[in-house]
Amino acid sequence: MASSQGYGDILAKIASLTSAHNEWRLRLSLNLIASENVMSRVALKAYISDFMYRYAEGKPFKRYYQGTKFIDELEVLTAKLIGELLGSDMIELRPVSGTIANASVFRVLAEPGDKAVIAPVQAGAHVSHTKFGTLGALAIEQVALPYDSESMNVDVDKAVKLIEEVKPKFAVLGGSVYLFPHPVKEIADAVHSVGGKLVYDAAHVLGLITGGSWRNPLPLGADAMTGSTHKTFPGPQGGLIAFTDKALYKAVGKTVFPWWVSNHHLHRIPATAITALEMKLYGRDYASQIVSNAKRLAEALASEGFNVIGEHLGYTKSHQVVVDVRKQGGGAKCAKLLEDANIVVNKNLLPWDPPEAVKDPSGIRIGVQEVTRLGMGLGEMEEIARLMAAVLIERREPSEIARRVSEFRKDFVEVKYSLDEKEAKISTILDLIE
Ligand code: DSN
Repeated sequence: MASSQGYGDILAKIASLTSAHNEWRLRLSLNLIASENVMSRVALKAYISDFMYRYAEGKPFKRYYQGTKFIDELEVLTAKLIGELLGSDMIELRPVSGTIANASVFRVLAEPGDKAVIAPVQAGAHVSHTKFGTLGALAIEQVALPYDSESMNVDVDKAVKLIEEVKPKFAVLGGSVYLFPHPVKEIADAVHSVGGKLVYDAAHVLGLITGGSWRNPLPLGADAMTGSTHKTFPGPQGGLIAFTDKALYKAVGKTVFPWWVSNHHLHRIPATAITALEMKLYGRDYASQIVSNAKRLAEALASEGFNVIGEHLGYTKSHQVVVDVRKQGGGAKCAKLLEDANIVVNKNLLPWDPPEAVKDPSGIRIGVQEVTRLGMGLGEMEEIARLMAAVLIERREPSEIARRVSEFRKDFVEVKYSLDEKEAKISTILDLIE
Protein backbone atom coordinates (compact mmCIF):
# COMPACT_ATOMS: atom_id res chain seq x y z
CA MET A 1 0.00 0.00 0.00
CA ALA A 2 1.60 3.35 -1.05
CA SER A 3 1.82 6.10 1.55
CA SER A 4 1.12 9.74 0.79
CA GLN A 5 4.89 10.08 -0.09
CA GLY A 6 5.46 13.79 0.38
CA TYR A 7 1.92 14.79 -0.35
CA GLY A 8 0.88 14.50 3.30
CA ASP A 9 0.21 18.24 3.68
CA ILE A 10 -1.93 18.34 0.58
CA LEU A 11 -3.78 15.22 1.62
CA ALA A 12 -4.41 16.68 5.08
CA LYS A 13 -5.70 19.88 3.48
CA ILE A 14 -8.09 18.03 1.17
CA ALA A 15 -9.32 15.89 4.07
CA SER A 16 -9.73 18.78 6.47
CA LEU A 17 -11.56 21.03 3.98
CA THR A 18 -13.94 18.24 3.04
CA SER A 19 -14.57 17.15 6.62
CA ALA A 20 -14.98 20.73 7.81
CA HIS A 21 -17.55 21.39 5.10
CA ASN A 22 -19.48 18.20 5.92
CA GLU A 23 -19.48 18.98 9.63
CA TRP A 24 -20.47 22.62 9.07
CA ARG A 25 -23.33 22.04 6.66
CA LEU A 26 -24.64 18.71 8.01
CA ARG A 27 -24.25 19.29 11.73
CA LEU A 28 -23.64 22.90 12.70
CA SER A 29 -25.59 25.16 10.37
CA LEU A 30 -29.11 25.89 9.25
CA ASN A 31 -29.24 25.40 5.49
CA LEU A 32 -31.86 27.74 4.10
CA ILE A 33 -30.76 28.07 0.47
CA ALA A 34 -34.00 27.58 -1.47
CA SER A 35 -32.40 25.43 -4.19
CA GLU A 36 -30.79 22.78 -2.01
CA ASN A 37 -31.84 19.70 -0.05
CA VAL A 38 -30.46 16.45 1.36
CA MET A 39 -31.04 12.90 0.20
CA SER A 40 -32.17 10.06 2.43
CA ARG A 41 -29.62 7.43 3.45
CA VAL A 42 -31.31 4.95 1.11
CA ALA A 43 -31.01 7.32 -1.87
CA LEU A 44 -27.42 8.11 -0.89
CA LYS A 45 -26.56 4.42 -0.87
CA ALA A 46 -28.13 4.00 -4.30
CA TYR A 47 -26.10 7.01 -5.49
CA ILE A 48 -22.70 5.57 -4.53
CA SER A 49 -22.73 2.94 -7.23
CA ASP A 50 -20.66 1.71 -10.14
CA PHE A 51 -22.99 3.70 -12.40
CA MET A 52 -20.87 6.74 -11.54
CA TYR A 53 -18.03 5.30 -13.65
CA ARG A 54 -20.04 4.34 -16.71
CA TYR A 55 -21.26 5.71 -20.00
CA ALA A 56 -24.63 5.20 -21.64
CA GLU A 57 -24.88 7.61 -24.58
CA GLY A 58 -28.21 7.49 -26.36
CA LYS A 59 -31.61 6.34 -25.13
CA PRO A 60 -32.51 3.26 -23.04
CA PHE A 61 -32.14 0.07 -25.09
CA LYS A 62 -30.72 2.12 -28.00
CA ARG A 63 -27.28 2.98 -26.62
CA TYR A 64 -23.98 3.53 -28.35
CA TYR A 65 -22.16 1.55 -25.63
CA GLN A 66 -22.30 -1.98 -24.27
CA GLY A 67 -22.66 -2.63 -20.55
CA THR A 68 -25.89 -0.70 -20.14
CA LYS A 69 -28.56 -3.37 -19.63
CA PHE A 70 -29.20 -2.42 -15.99
CA ILE A 71 -29.21 1.34 -16.48
CA ASP A 72 -31.59 0.88 -19.43
CA GLU A 73 -34.14 -0.79 -17.19
CA LEU A 74 -33.55 1.63 -14.32
CA GLU A 75 -33.94 4.67 -16.55
CA VAL A 76 -37.27 3.42 -17.90
CA LEU A 77 -38.47 2.56 -14.39
CA THR A 78 -37.43 5.97 -13.02
CA ALA A 79 -39.20 7.79 -15.86
CA LYS A 80 -42.33 5.75 -15.11
CA LEU A 81 -42.24 6.62 -11.38
CA ILE A 82 -41.71 10.32 -12.07
CA GLY A 83 -44.37 10.21 -14.79
CA GLU A 84 -46.89 8.78 -12.34
CA LEU A 85 -46.17 11.61 -9.93
CA LEU A 86 -46.56 14.24 -12.65
CA GLY A 87 -49.30 12.70 -14.77
CA SER A 88 -47.16 12.43 -17.91
CA ASP A 89 -45.80 9.41 -19.77
CA MET A 90 -43.23 11.58 -21.56
CA ILE A 91 -40.32 12.10 -19.18
CA GLU A 92 -36.76 12.95 -20.23
CA LEU A 93 -34.24 12.26 -17.46
CA ARG A 94 -30.95 12.84 -19.22
CA PRO A 95 -30.39 16.59 -18.69
CA VAL A 96 -27.82 16.70 -15.90
CA SER A 97 -29.22 19.96 -14.49
CA GLY A 98 -32.18 22.29 -14.72
CA THR A 99 -30.13 24.64 -16.88
CA ILE A 100 -29.38 21.84 -19.37
CA ALA A 101 -33.08 20.91 -19.32
CA ASN A 102 -33.94 24.52 -20.19
CA ALA A 103 -31.30 24.68 -22.92
CA SER A 104 -32.57 21.43 -24.45
CA VAL A 105 -36.13 22.74 -24.74
CA PHE A 106 -35.31 26.35 -25.66
CA ARG A 107 -33.05 25.34 -28.54
CA VAL A 108 -35.66 23.06 -30.09
CA LEU A 109 -38.35 25.73 -29.79
CA ALA A 110 -36.36 28.64 -31.20
CA GLU A 111 -33.56 29.44 -33.62
CA PRO A 112 -30.94 32.10 -32.92
CA GLY A 113 -32.61 35.50 -33.42
CA ASP A 114 -36.09 34.28 -32.44
CA LYS A 115 -37.95 35.82 -29.52
CA ALA A 116 -39.10 34.39 -26.18
CA VAL A 117 -41.23 36.13 -23.57
CA ILE A 118 -39.79 35.59 -20.09
CA ALA A 119 -39.88 37.38 -16.73
CA PRO A 120 -36.84 39.54 -15.97
CA VAL A 121 -34.26 38.07 -13.60
CA GLN A 122 -35.09 40.53 -10.82
CA ALA A 123 -38.69 39.27 -11.02
CA GLY A 124 -37.62 35.71 -10.28
CA ALA A 125 -36.44 34.25 -13.59
CA HIS A 126 -33.51 31.85 -13.45
CA VAL A 127 -30.29 33.10 -14.99
CA SER A 128 -30.65 30.45 -17.75
CA HIS A 129 -33.81 32.29 -18.90
CA THR A 130 -31.89 35.46 -19.57
CA LYS A 131 -29.46 37.12 -21.96
CA PHE A 132 -26.80 36.72 -19.26
CA GLY A 133 -27.20 32.91 -19.32
CA THR A 134 -28.37 30.09 -21.56
CA LEU A 135 -30.87 32.14 -23.53
CA GLY A 136 -28.10 34.59 -24.41
CA ALA A 137 -25.75 31.75 -25.39
CA LEU A 138 -28.46 30.45 -27.73
CA ALA A 139 -28.89 33.97 -29.15
CA ILE A 140 -32.61 33.87 -28.43
CA GLU A 141 -33.95 37.33 -27.66
CA GLN A 142 -35.60 37.79 -24.25
CA VAL A 143 -38.64 40.03 -24.30
CA ALA A 144 -39.54 40.91 -20.70
CA LEU A 145 -42.80 39.43 -19.49
CA PRO A 146 -44.74 42.24 -17.76
CA TYR A 147 -44.50 41.73 -14.04
CA ASP A 148 -46.43 43.34 -11.21
CA SER A 149 -44.27 43.80 -8.10
CA GLU A 150 -47.36 44.42 -5.96
CA SER A 151 -48.79 40.95 -6.62
CA MET A 152 -45.28 39.45 -7.05
CA ASN A 153 -46.62 37.84 -10.18
CA VAL A 154 -47.08 38.15 -13.94
CA ASP A 155 -49.34 41.03 -15.01
CA VAL A 156 -51.75 38.87 -17.00
CA ASP A 157 -53.49 41.55 -19.09
CA LYS A 158 -50.25 43.23 -20.14
CA ALA A 159 -48.58 39.84 -20.72
CA VAL A 160 -51.37 38.60 -23.02
CA LYS A 161 -51.20 41.85 -25.03
CA LEU A 162 -47.42 41.60 -25.33
CA ILE A 163 -47.57 37.96 -26.45
CA GLU A 164 -50.13 38.89 -29.14
CA GLU A 165 -47.83 41.67 -30.39
CA VAL A 166 -44.47 39.86 -30.19
CA LYS A 167 -45.67 36.39 -31.27
CA PRO A 168 -42.82 34.65 -29.44
CA LYS A 169 -41.70 31.11 -30.20
CA PHE A 170 -42.22 30.38 -26.54
CA ALA A 171 -42.96 31.87 -23.15
CA VAL A 172 -41.44 30.76 -19.84
CA LEU A 173 -43.05 30.78 -16.42
CA GLY A 174 -41.43 29.68 -13.19
CA GLY A 175 -37.84 30.20 -12.18
CA SER A 176 -35.81 30.84 -9.05
CA VAL A 177 -37.89 33.16 -6.89
CA TYR A 178 -41.59 32.67 -6.77
CA LEU A 179 -43.89 32.84 -3.85
CA PHE A 180 -47.25 32.44 -5.61
CA PRO A 181 -48.51 30.24 -8.47
CA HIS A 182 -48.21 31.77 -11.91
CA PRO A 183 -51.18 32.21 -14.29
CA VAL A 184 -50.36 29.15 -16.39
CA LYS A 185 -53.65 28.76 -18.22
CA GLU A 186 -53.89 32.41 -19.28
CA ILE A 187 -50.31 32.53 -20.57
CA ALA A 188 -50.62 29.09 -22.23
CA ASP A 189 -53.77 30.19 -24.08
CA ALA A 190 -52.12 33.43 -25.20
CA VAL A 191 -48.91 31.84 -26.45
CA HIS A 192 -50.74 28.97 -28.13
CA SER A 193 -52.96 31.46 -29.95
CA VAL A 194 -49.88 32.86 -31.72
CA GLY A 195 -48.40 29.43 -32.48
CA GLY A 196 -45.89 29.40 -29.62
CA LYS A 197 -45.31 27.03 -26.70
CA LEU A 198 -45.29 27.42 -22.94
CA VAL A 199 -42.32 26.14 -20.94
CA TYR A 200 -42.77 25.99 -17.19
CA ASP A 201 -39.55 25.94 -15.17
CA ALA A 202 -40.49 23.91 -12.08
CA ALA A 203 -36.93 23.54 -10.80
CA HIS A 204 -37.85 24.97 -7.42
CA VAL A 205 -41.35 23.59 -6.98
CA LEU A 206 -41.03 20.09 -8.45
CA GLY A 207 -41.37 18.48 -5.00
CA LEU A 208 -44.34 20.68 -4.16
CA ILE A 209 -46.01 19.61 -7.42
CA THR A 210 -45.30 15.91 -6.89
CA GLY A 211 -46.58 16.32 -3.31
CA GLY A 212 -49.79 18.04 -4.43
CA SER A 213 -49.10 21.40 -2.77
CA TRP A 214 -48.49 23.37 -5.97
CA ARG A 215 -50.61 23.36 -9.12
CA ASN A 216 -49.25 21.02 -11.77
CA PRO A 217 -48.73 23.21 -14.87
CA LEU A 218 -49.02 20.33 -17.34
CA PRO A 219 -52.82 19.89 -17.29
CA LEU A 220 -53.14 23.69 -17.25
CA GLY A 221 -51.49 24.04 -20.64
CA ALA A 222 -47.69 23.90 -20.29
CA ASP A 223 -46.16 22.05 -23.24
CA ALA A 224 -43.00 21.19 -21.34
CA MET A 225 -42.02 21.41 -17.71
CA THR A 226 -38.34 21.51 -16.86
CA GLY A 227 -37.11 20.79 -13.37
CA SER A 228 -34.34 19.96 -10.94
CA THR A 229 -34.37 16.78 -8.89
CA HIS A 230 -32.65 18.26 -5.82
CA LYS A 231 -34.60 21.26 -4.51
CA THR A 232 -38.08 20.68 -3.09
CA PHE A 233 -37.84 17.30 -4.86
CA PRO A 234 -35.18 15.98 -2.47
CA GLY A 235 -33.03 13.77 -4.68
CA PRO A 236 -29.57 13.91 -6.24
CA GLN A 237 -28.50 16.95 -8.24
CA GLY A 238 -29.92 16.60 -11.75
CA GLY A 239 -32.49 17.80 -14.26
CA LEU A 240 -35.55 16.45 -16.00
CA ILE A 241 -38.24 17.45 -18.48
CA ALA A 242 -41.89 16.35 -18.53
CA PHE A 243 -43.96 16.95 -21.65
CA THR A 244 -47.55 17.11 -22.79
CA ASP A 245 -46.58 17.80 -26.41
CA LYS A 246 -45.52 14.56 -28.08
CA ALA A 247 -43.77 16.15 -31.06
CA LEU A 248 -41.75 18.34 -28.71
CA TYR A 249 -40.89 15.33 -26.52
CA LYS A 250 -39.57 13.48 -29.55
CA ALA A 251 -37.65 16.45 -30.93
CA VAL A 252 -36.01 17.22 -27.59
CA GLY A 253 -35.24 13.53 -27.04
CA LYS A 254 -33.29 13.45 -30.31
CA THR A 255 -31.11 16.39 -29.24
CA VAL A 256 -30.44 16.02 -25.48
CA PHE A 257 -27.72 13.67 -26.66
CA PRO A 258 -25.67 14.68 -28.65
CA TRP A 259 -26.22 18.43 -28.17
CA TRP A 260 -26.28 18.85 -24.39
CA VAL A 261 -24.92 15.76 -22.75
CA SER A 262 -22.65 12.98 -23.80
CA ASN A 263 -23.12 10.92 -20.69
CA HIS A 264 -25.89 11.77 -18.30
CA HIS A 265 -24.21 10.92 -14.95
CA LEU A 266 -25.90 7.58 -14.48
CA HIS A 267 -25.51 7.26 -10.71
CA ARG A 268 -28.17 9.91 -10.18
CA ILE A 269 -30.82 7.71 -11.84
CA PRO A 270 -31.32 5.03 -9.11
CA ALA A 271 -31.12 7.73 -6.42
CA THR A 272 -33.77 9.71 -8.31
CA ALA A 273 -35.95 6.58 -8.43
CA ILE A 274 -35.60 6.07 -4.67
CA THR A 275 -36.55 9.72 -4.12
CA ALA A 276 -39.58 9.33 -6.41
CA LEU A 277 -40.70 6.37 -4.32
CA GLU A 278 -40.23 8.44 -1.17
CA MET A 279 -42.34 11.19 -2.70
CA LYS A 280 -45.04 8.66 -3.60
CA LEU A 281 -45.15 7.48 0.00
CA TYR A 282 -44.49 10.66 1.97
CA GLY A 283 -44.58 13.49 -0.58
CA ARG A 284 -48.01 14.83 0.38
CA ASP A 285 -47.07 15.23 4.05
CA TYR A 286 -43.65 16.58 3.19
CA ALA A 287 -44.89 19.16 0.67
CA SER A 288 -47.70 20.46 2.84
CA GLN A 289 -45.34 20.78 5.84
CA ILE A 290 -42.89 22.75 3.68
CA VAL A 291 -45.57 25.25 2.68
CA SER A 292 -46.91 25.59 6.26
CA ASN A 293 -43.37 26.07 7.55
CA ALA A 294 -42.57 28.76 4.98
CA LYS A 295 -45.69 30.69 5.89
CA ARG A 296 -45.00 30.41 9.62
CA LEU A 297 -41.39 31.51 9.14
CA ALA A 298 -42.57 34.55 7.16
CA GLU A 299 -45.08 35.49 9.86
CA ALA A 300 -42.52 35.01 12.62
CA LEU A 301 -39.90 37.11 10.78
CA ALA A 302 -42.49 39.87 10.31
CA SER A 303 -43.30 39.74 14.05
CA GLU A 304 -39.58 40.13 14.77
CA GLY A 305 -39.61 43.37 12.74
CA PHE A 306 -38.42 42.24 9.29
CA ASN A 307 -39.96 43.59 6.10
CA VAL A 308 -41.16 40.29 4.65
CA ILE A 309 -42.40 40.53 1.08
CA GLY A 310 -46.01 39.68 0.23
CA GLU A 311 -47.74 40.36 3.57
CA HIS A 312 -51.01 41.38 1.83
CA LEU A 313 -51.03 38.04 -0.02
CA GLY A 314 -50.23 35.83 2.98
CA TYR A 315 -46.45 36.00 2.37
CA THR A 316 -45.96 32.75 0.45
CA LYS A 317 -47.52 29.64 -1.00
CA SER A 318 -44.19 28.00 -1.87
CA HIS A 319 -41.11 26.88 0.08
CA GLN A 320 -39.63 30.36 -0.16
CA VAL A 321 -39.70 33.46 1.98
CA VAL A 322 -38.29 36.72 0.63
CA VAL A 323 -37.20 39.54 2.90
CA ASP A 324 -36.35 43.13 1.99
CA VAL A 325 -33.30 43.78 4.16
CA ARG A 326 -32.35 47.27 2.98
CA LYS A 327 -32.96 48.61 6.49
CA GLN A 328 -30.64 45.96 7.91
CA GLY A 329 -27.80 46.92 5.53
CA GLY A 330 -28.74 45.18 2.26
CA GLY A 331 -28.66 41.62 0.92
CA ALA A 332 -24.89 41.13 0.70
CA LYS A 333 -24.15 42.30 4.23
CA CYS A 334 -27.07 40.44 5.79
CA ALA A 335 -26.32 37.16 4.02
CA LYS A 336 -22.69 37.35 5.23
CA LEU A 337 -23.64 38.18 8.84
CA LEU A 338 -26.08 35.26 8.83
CA GLU A 339 -23.43 32.95 7.39
CA ASP A 340 -21.10 33.97 10.22
CA ALA A 341 -23.91 32.89 12.55
CA ASN A 342 -24.18 29.49 10.76
CA ILE A 343 -27.42 30.47 9.01
CA VAL A 344 -26.96 29.93 5.27
CA VAL A 345 -29.19 31.96 2.91
CA ASN A 346 -28.51 33.82 -0.32
CA LYS A 347 -28.74 37.47 -1.21
CA ASN A 348 -31.36 38.06 -3.88
CA LEU A 349 -32.55 40.68 -6.33
CA LEU A 350 -36.03 41.99 -5.57
CA PRO A 351 -38.39 43.16 -8.34
CA TRP A 352 -37.40 46.82 -8.10
CA ASP A 353 -33.64 46.17 -8.18
CA PRO A 354 -31.78 46.83 -11.43
CA PRO A 355 -29.92 43.73 -12.72
CA GLU A 356 -26.60 45.49 -11.91
CA ALA A 357 -27.51 45.29 -8.20
CA VAL A 358 -26.86 41.54 -8.31
CA LYS A 359 -23.79 41.82 -6.06
CA ASP A 360 -25.64 43.80 -3.39
CA PRO A 361 -29.37 43.45 -3.94
CA SER A 362 -32.20 44.53 -1.62
CA GLY A 363 -33.21 41.11 -0.43
CA ILE A 364 -32.46 37.71 0.92
CA ARG A 365 -34.21 34.50 -0.17
CA ILE A 366 -34.93 31.76 2.34
CA GLY A 367 -36.08 28.19 1.60
CA VAL A 368 -37.39 25.80 4.25
CA GLN A 369 -37.44 22.53 2.27
CA GLU A 370 -34.19 21.17 3.74
CA VAL A 371 -34.92 21.99 7.39
CA THR A 372 -38.39 20.52 6.87
CA ARG A 373 -36.83 17.31 5.58
CA LEU A 374 -34.83 17.19 8.81
CA GLY A 375 -38.08 17.20 10.77
CA MET A 376 -38.51 20.86 11.67
CA GLY A 377 -42.04 22.15 12.15
CA LEU A 378 -43.84 25.35 13.04
CA GLY A 379 -42.18 25.85 16.44
CA GLU A 380 -38.73 25.55 14.88
CA MET A 381 -39.65 28.19 12.27
CA GLU A 382 -40.28 30.62 15.14
CA GLU A 383 -36.88 29.79 16.63
CA ILE A 384 -35.20 30.37 13.24
CA ALA A 385 -36.87 33.78 13.04
CA ARG A 386 -35.61 34.63 16.56
CA LEU A 387 -32.07 33.59 15.63
CA MET A 388 -32.14 35.68 12.45
CA ALA A 389 -33.48 38.67 14.37
CA ALA A 390 -30.74 38.27 16.99
CA VAL A 391 -28.16 38.71 14.21
CA LEU A 392 -29.79 41.30 11.95
CA ILE A 393 -32.08 43.32 14.21
CA GLU A 394 -30.59 43.05 17.71
CA ARG A 395 -27.10 43.11 16.17
CA ARG A 396 -25.74 40.45 18.48
CA GLU A 397 -22.29 39.04 17.76
CA PRO A 398 -22.70 36.42 14.95
CA SER A 399 -20.25 34.03 16.66
CA GLU A 400 -22.48 33.99 19.76
CA ILE A 401 -25.55 33.17 17.63
CA ALA A 402 -23.53 30.57 15.69
CA ARG A 403 -23.18 28.59 18.92
CA ARG A 404 -26.92 28.84 19.56
CA VAL A 405 -27.66 27.70 16.01
CA SER A 406 -25.40 24.66 16.33
CA GLU A 407 -26.99 23.71 19.64
CA PHE A 408 -30.48 24.06 18.10
CA ARG A 409 -29.42 22.03 15.05
CA LYS A 410 -28.27 19.05 17.16
CA ASP A 411 -31.77 17.60 17.35
CA PHE A 412 -32.29 17.75 13.58
CA VAL A 413 -29.80 15.48 11.85
CA GLU A 414 -31.99 12.61 10.70
CA VAL A 415 -33.47 12.79 7.18
CA LYS A 416 -37.23 12.25 7.47
CA TYR A 417 -39.84 11.31 4.83
CA SER A 418 -37.44 8.50 3.87
CA LEU A 419 -37.66 4.82 2.97
CA ASP A 420 -36.62 2.35 5.60
CA GLU A 421 -32.93 1.50 5.20
CA LYS A 422 -33.22 -2.07 6.45
CA GLU A 423 -36.13 -2.77 4.14
CA ALA A 424 -34.34 -1.22 1.14
CA LYS A 425 -31.26 -3.47 1.53
CA ILE A 426 -29.13 -1.42 -0.86
CA SER A 427 -25.39 -1.93 -0.58
CA THR A 428 -22.83 0.60 -1.76
CA ILE A 429 -19.75 -0.10 -3.86
CA LEU A 430 -17.65 0.56 -0.75
CA ASP A 431 -18.83 -2.90 0.34
CA LEU A 432 -17.17 -4.36 -2.79
CA ILE A 433 -13.91 -2.45 -2.64
CA GLU A 434 -11.33 -3.87 -0.25
N1 DSN B 1 -29.45 29.36 -9.07
C1 DSN B 1 -30.17 28.32 -8.39
C2 DSN B 1 -31.11 28.87 -7.37
O1 DSN B 1 -30.63 29.02 -6.27
O2 DSN B 1 -32.27 29.14 -7.61
C3 DSN B 1 -30.85 27.40 -9.29
O3 DSN B 1 -30.03 26.94 -10.28
